[in-house]
Amino acid sequence: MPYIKDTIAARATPSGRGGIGIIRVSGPGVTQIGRQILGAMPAPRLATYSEFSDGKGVIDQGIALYFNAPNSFTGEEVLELQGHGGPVVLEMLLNRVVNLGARIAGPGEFSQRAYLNEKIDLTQAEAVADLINSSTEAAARGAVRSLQGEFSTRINALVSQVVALRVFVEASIDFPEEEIDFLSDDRIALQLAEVFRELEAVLHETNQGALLIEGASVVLMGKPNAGKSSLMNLLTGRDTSIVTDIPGTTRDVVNETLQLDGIPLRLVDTAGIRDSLDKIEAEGVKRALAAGEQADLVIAVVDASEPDAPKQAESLMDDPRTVVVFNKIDLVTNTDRFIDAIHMSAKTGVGLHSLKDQLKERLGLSLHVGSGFTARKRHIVALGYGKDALAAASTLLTEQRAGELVAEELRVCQQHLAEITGEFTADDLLGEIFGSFCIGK
Ligand SMILES: Nc1nc2c(ncn2[C@@H]2O[C@H](COP(=O)(O)OP(=O)(O)OP(=O)(O)O)[C@@H](O)[C@H]2O)c(=O)[nH]1
Ligand SMILES: [Mg+2]
Repeated sequence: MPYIKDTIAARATPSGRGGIGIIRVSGPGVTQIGRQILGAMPAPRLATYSEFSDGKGVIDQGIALYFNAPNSFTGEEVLELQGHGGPVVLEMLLNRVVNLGARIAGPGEFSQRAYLNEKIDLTQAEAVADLINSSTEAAARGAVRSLQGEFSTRINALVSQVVALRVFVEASIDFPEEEIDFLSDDRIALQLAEVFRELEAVLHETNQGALLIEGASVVLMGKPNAGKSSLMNLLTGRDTSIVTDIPGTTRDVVNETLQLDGIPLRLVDTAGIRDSLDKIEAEGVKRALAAGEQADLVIAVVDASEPDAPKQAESLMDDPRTVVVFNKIDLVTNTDRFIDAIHMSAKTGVGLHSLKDQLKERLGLSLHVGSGFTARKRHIVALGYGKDALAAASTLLTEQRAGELVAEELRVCQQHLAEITGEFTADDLLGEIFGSFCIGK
């Protein structure tokens, strides 16, 4: 356990007025500070009613909760002073704690100490922040699952498999007379393939988990007047974008969020794509194209009442990131020309369910409330590197029978996976992760 010698304190409840306000203190100075404020330390884990004194008089009265190390969230001595939730009262109490030797905690510092003291791993620490920040029920439930270690367990299982393989391959290097046998043995190749499949499965779930937290960006694109803004308003149920019959109405990139089965989507309405001499519209088109580049998914809106509609759609169909929608289907009598795409009317609402189903399918949302854990982009990136290393190991094994190189790739894979749970993590990454927490957590 790393030795942390200073004591930190922060308001654990949000600023503003509330029934209860909590000051949390963690570190070796807790007992000394607690005695000064409370007169005597309460028994561990026993809610104890007490006066809070600043030495001159009583500041407040409330509940004191003491957790003795290592049986606390941070793994250190922790004292929670639960007083009345007024900004002045709590400020006075916090000042008193600071005057007695604590310093104000930085963002996420309590969680960081919990991690450093090995009470939780890095994915669990991230889950704490994700739970607090979750914007949907599915995200909150997923974050709790990550907090309970569901995600870490999957990663740790992968790491064990990789380590087992490494041991096997390295043994074959250390006993060269048997190397040929070991490496030509199907067993390594089979095990490698198995770990690879498992990693891919975890990667898929991790992608889903990141969607829960970060949401997906879905960009509406198409020619002017196709009905993008009408569709935006229909999907969000709000009158967000201006709709007129004048082509070139939308110029700015308009963002709105909505939920699709508990998954937050960032829906983006853009300017209709055409060559324009109008400086403002041309800038809008540029921004529309840029938004499309970054989208997780593009809804290509085609005006079905235009004679060349099927032809317009043709080039878009093959892009896996694109969902083609034939809008204004209410104006069309013969719809046979529009197979293989969504028939939609932003005016009447026809096709809205098919569109939503299609979005879910394309985003790979097999998730429903009650399953799945939350994850982050950095986990996806690390798993991606791990997967690359495994693929390289597999090639080196089958094509070169190069034991040392296979072992090295397995080591690289293990290192990337260990980065996820924080077993191996650079300090600057820790700063980045905990820096995004709120104070007092
Ligand atoms: N009949 C019919 N009219 C529609 C439908 N969707 C949109 N419109 C009409 O088409 C016109 C253009 O709609 P918008 O939603 O502004 O189209 P847009 O693609 O955002 O256009 P720009 O912002 O100019 O690129 C408006 O007059 C809408 O009322 C539809 O499904 N059926
Ligand atoms: Mg528009």
